Amino acid sequence: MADEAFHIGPAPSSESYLRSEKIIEIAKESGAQAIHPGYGFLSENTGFAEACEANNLVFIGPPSSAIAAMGSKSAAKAIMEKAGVPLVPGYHGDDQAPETLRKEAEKCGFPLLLKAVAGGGGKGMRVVERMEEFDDALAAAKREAKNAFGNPDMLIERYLTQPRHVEIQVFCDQDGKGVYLAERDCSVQRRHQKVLEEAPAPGLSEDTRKAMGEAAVRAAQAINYVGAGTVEFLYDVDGSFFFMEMNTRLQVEHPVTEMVTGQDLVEWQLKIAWGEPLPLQQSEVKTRGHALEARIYAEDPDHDFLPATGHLRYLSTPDENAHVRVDTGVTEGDDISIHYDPMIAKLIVWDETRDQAINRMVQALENYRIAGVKTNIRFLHALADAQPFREQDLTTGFIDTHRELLFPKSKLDTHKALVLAAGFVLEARKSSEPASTDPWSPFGRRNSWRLNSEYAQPLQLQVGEDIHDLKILERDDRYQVYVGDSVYNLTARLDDDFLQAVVNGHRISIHGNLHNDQLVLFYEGDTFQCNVYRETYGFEDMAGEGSLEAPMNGAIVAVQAKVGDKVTAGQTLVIMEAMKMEHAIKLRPMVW
Ligand code: MV4
Repeated sequence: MADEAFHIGPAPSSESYLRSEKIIEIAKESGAQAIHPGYGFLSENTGFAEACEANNLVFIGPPSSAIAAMGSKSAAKAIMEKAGVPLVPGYHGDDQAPETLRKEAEKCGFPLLLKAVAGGGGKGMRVVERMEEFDDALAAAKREAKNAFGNPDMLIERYLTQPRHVEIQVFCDQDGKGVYLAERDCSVQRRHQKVLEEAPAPGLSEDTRKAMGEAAVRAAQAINYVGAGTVEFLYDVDGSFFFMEMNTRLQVEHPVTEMVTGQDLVEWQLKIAWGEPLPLQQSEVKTRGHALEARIYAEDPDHDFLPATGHLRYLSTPDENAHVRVDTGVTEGDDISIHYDPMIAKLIVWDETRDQAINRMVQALENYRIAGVKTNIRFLHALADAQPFREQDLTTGFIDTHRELLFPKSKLDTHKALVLAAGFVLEARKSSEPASTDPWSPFGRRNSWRLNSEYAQPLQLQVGEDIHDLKILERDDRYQVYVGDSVYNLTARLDDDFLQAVVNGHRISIHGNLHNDQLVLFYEGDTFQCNVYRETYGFEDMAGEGSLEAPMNGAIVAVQAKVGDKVTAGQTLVIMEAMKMEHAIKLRPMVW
C-alpha cells in the first residue's frame, strides 16, 4: 500500500530490517520526516531511537530513555513502586547475596517465583515450592540467566497460580498528558506467545478498570513516556492486580482496542509524534461492545506447533465489514519463508456482546481458507468455540488445562469427505473441458453424456497413508460413488472454488482447492486433504446398478446366471471380453 518502497537488503532481517544505519540512510534519501518502527525488529531498540534523534528524524515511539527504563525488570519495579503502581510482593533489590535472597524468600512465602532481572517474555523464570528447594533453584536460575542474558541477577515474587494477563493501552502526548484506552485480556497464550486477545477484559469491575487504567498512566508518566505504550498486569482471581512489564511500542493486538474505542491508534501515534495534544480526554474515551483477535499462524498444532513454511497456493479470507477485520501482509501466491515470524494474519471481530463476538470469530475462521501451508486455524476455531472460553475461564493456563478440547477429531466423516472430494474432482474436470461453440454438438455438452452410458470411473484418493479406491458411475448429472462396501448418491455443482453437493440427501456446501493432484476441502474451520490419482484409460469391470449394460463394446464370452435365478449384489452375471481382457459384469444393488 506504500506509494514508494526502497530496497534495504536481502530477506534475513539481520541484513535488512535490523540494519539501523541503512534504514536511516534511506529515510534521509527519501526525505522522510519520521519513522514508524512497527512492532518487532527495531521498535524497542534504544540505539535506533537515538540514531533517529541524532539524524533529525522523528522516531514514532517514546524517547530512548523511556525504552531503556523498562529494559531491566528490577529497575522498572523500583520506578513503579515509587509511582504507586501495585507490585507483586517480593524483592527487587541490588543485593544479590544468597543469604539476602534466602531471607527475602522466607519473607515472601511460598510458592515463589525467581525471575531473571534481565529476562522477559517468560524466559529465565523458576517456580520454587518450598524453602528446601530454594538454594538449588537459585543456583540453577542464576546459571540459566547468566547464559541467556549475561546477567545472573534475580528478583523474587510471590507466585500467582491462576493469574490473568490484563494489559492497559496508554497514550501520552509531548506535554506529558496521559490517557488510557481501556484494557485487553491476553490470557490465552502458548509458551508466552499470545494466541487470542480481547477487549474489554471479561468480568473486570468498573472500579478495577479505572484503578488499573490510572496506575498504567502513572507508570507511563513516571518514565516521561510519549506515544503508545502498554502496561501489562497480572490480574488475580480476587480482583487484585500487579505490574508485570511495560511494552514501549504499539502492540500486535492493538486492533481490539481500536474496535471497542472506535479510535485509530496509529493515527494517534502520528498526531502525537507531530506534536499535537492527545485526541481525547479521559472522560471522552468510551468503549462499546466486544472485540476479539485471533493470530493465524503458519504452524502445525498436531506437532507441538512447529512453525511451518510453504507456498500459499490458495488463500481466501472472510469478507471485511463493520464486524470483521483482517490485518495481513500476504496474498495468495506468496511464500511463508523461514526468515520471519510465521504469523499469516490477525483476524479481528467485533459485536455488541462477547458471545456474539465469539460467534463472529467462529464464523470468520470458517471462512478463512488456506491451502499449501499448515495453519492453526482449526485450533483457533476449537479454542474460540470451546465452552470454557465462552464461560470466561480465562487464566494463563487455559490451553494446557483444556488441551483435550482444543485438538478435535475431524468433523467430517471420512466416507462423506471422500464422496465430496470425488464430486469436487469430477466437477472440476468437467469445468476444465473446453466448451464447444456449437450448443447442439454432443462434444460440447457438460452433462458428461457418453457413448457408454454406464461406465465406472476409478478414482483413487490418498488420505495420509491410506489409499481409497472409489468407483464412480455417472448418469443424468448424478453420480453413484462406491467407497469400500458403501454406495453414495451424489449430485454436485462446482462454481469456481465452491461446491454444492447432495450426498444421500444431505446437502453440503463447502469450498475447496484442487491443484495438480492435491485437493483440500474446507469444512467448519477444518480441512480435509487428499491426493488424487485417476487412471485416465482404466475401464472397470463393473456395470450399472440393477442393469447389465456393457461398459464398452466387446463380446460376451460367458453368462453365469439363467432366468429365474436368485442373485445377490456383487455376483458376477456375465463375462465379456474387450480390449484383450475379460471383464466380470457384476450385479449392482438398486440404489436410486
Ligand atoms: C508471573 C506469574 C505468576 N506469578 N509472576 C510470564 C511472562 C512474564 N512477563 C511474566 N510471567 C508470569 N509472571 C508471578 N509473580 C505468571 C506468569 C506467566 C504468565 C503471565 C502472563 C501471561 C502468560 C503467562 C504464562 C505463564 C506464566
